[in-house]
Amino acid sequence: MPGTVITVAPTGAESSKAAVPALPVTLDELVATAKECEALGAAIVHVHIRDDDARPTLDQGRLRDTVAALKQSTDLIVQLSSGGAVTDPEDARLAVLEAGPEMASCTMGTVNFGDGVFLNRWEFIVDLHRRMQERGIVPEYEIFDLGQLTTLRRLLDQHGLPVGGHVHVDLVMGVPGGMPGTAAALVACESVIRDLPAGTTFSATGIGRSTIPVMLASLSAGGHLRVGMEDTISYARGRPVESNMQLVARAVGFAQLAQRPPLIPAAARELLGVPA
Ligand code: KMH
Ligand code: ZN
Repeated sequence: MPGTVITVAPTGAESSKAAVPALPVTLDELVATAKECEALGAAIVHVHIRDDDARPTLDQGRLRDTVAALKQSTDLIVQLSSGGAVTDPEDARLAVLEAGPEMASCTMGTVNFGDGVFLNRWEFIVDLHRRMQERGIVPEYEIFDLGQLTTLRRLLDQHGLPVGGHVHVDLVMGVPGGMPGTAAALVACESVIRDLPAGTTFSATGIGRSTIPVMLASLSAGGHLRVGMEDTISYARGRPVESNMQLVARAVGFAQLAQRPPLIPAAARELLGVPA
């Protein structure tokens, strides 16, 4: 079994800086977080950015500056979110790809997302996938529910493999409206992932209190890990997360216990078919 690819998702689009002061929202905070998480064992940074008022934005200039700053300061694989916030329109989400990341997320279907709806029409999914193929960007297919894996299979059958030829999936579990963050749900997904192209890899993240069960289930099923304040703002009951580093350090400890130590970014690039 290979080592573990650890992705940190430090910011997200859902928590406010006012409610979660430890959330990295400025470029300086993001870069400092990324550097520290890389030193601890992260290989990928999944990026959402904020504006001067710490609100989620898909501003093109800021996205480009963010990609450049992360590339300059770290060796992490920079994965931009094409999901944005549930309020972001399709054209702005497609335009994220113009910022030139190595990877971008690509969600495989519509899901209720708390009180909102995270809309991902079939035609939009195809558009994202094809634009990534054309631009040499490696997708991470985000899966919020079991049937979205079947949508991924349909996408690959009809529109071909991503650049690099490798398929990588991220199971986002425990979103209110999506699949539960349980070992049973992860095993069910894993049984469908086996029908995807040979060598398909997956990571998993559990929202909120499902973070630990999902992490342990993923490691035992041969999966990789995503952690970060996008997904979890409580470290334990009644104990807010102090920093993204705290979550990455815990994931590294679990991966080492599983005898699947963290992969450095270069090894993650090789595994995921991301051009060096
Ligand atoms: N913020 C969610 C609505 C992604 O980054 O691609 C979507 C999301 C998925 O976070
Ligand atoms: Zn995200």
